[in-house]
Amino acid sequence: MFADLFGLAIVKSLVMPCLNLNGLRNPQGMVYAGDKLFGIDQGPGTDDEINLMEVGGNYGWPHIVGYQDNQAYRYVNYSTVENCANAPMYDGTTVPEGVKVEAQKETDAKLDNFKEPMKTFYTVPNGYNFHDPKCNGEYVCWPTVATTSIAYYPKDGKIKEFQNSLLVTGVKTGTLYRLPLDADAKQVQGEVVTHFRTDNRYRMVLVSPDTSKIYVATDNAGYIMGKDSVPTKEMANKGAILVFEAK
Ligand SMILES: [Ca+2]
Ligand SMILES: [Ca+2]
Repeated sequence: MFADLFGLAIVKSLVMPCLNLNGLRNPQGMVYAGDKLFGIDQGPGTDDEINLMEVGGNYGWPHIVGYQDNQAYRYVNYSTVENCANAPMYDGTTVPEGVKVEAQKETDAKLDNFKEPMKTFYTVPNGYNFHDPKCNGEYVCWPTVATTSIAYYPKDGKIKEFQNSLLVTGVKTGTLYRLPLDADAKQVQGEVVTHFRTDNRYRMVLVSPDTSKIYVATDNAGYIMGKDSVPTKEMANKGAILVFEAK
């Protein structure tokens, strides 16, 4: 029927291959760069991740957050806490009363086919201070950016600086994070580069079909980290699509 309607001689299969992925916490996007599939995953209080998605891979949660490095994370279990919804959030340092510690060390976990992230936003050492007194929306000050989307800027794109990079939005920081890939687009390489800092919550990034523009969709409510490093709900462009175009 489709061949008749659209004049096609051959109709390709529309069935996507099934991906068996384990140990993801809050993945809000994946994108192909060539034949490699990259994904983001939000961490609990540290270690938002960029991962190379591989069939059968275990990405660690809740046993391991970020790298298997025993830094600023223990596996805690809220399932037996009364009135769980109102229990304080575990911040990587203080375990709230009544919350069970399942494992003190990430190295206690022996996971089949564990995959470490290619990059984290950000990993911090034990003893990190999660309680900044000037932080009125505490989780906003924690060392995550709250990754919300990922796109690939192609090797032959018009914006030379962006060629062959992953683009990732951070909802708490009003920032686009750019991660250059190696020539084979198999590895993230070098340091993360930041762009387009504004007072907004960045929810989604897309590249225009002709690659000359970057579109960023913003949230209409919530906290952001203000430019003076104090959380605020004041935003510059609520519920908007921002267009960034190379000059
Ligand atoms: Ca992980
Ligand atoms: Ca870790």
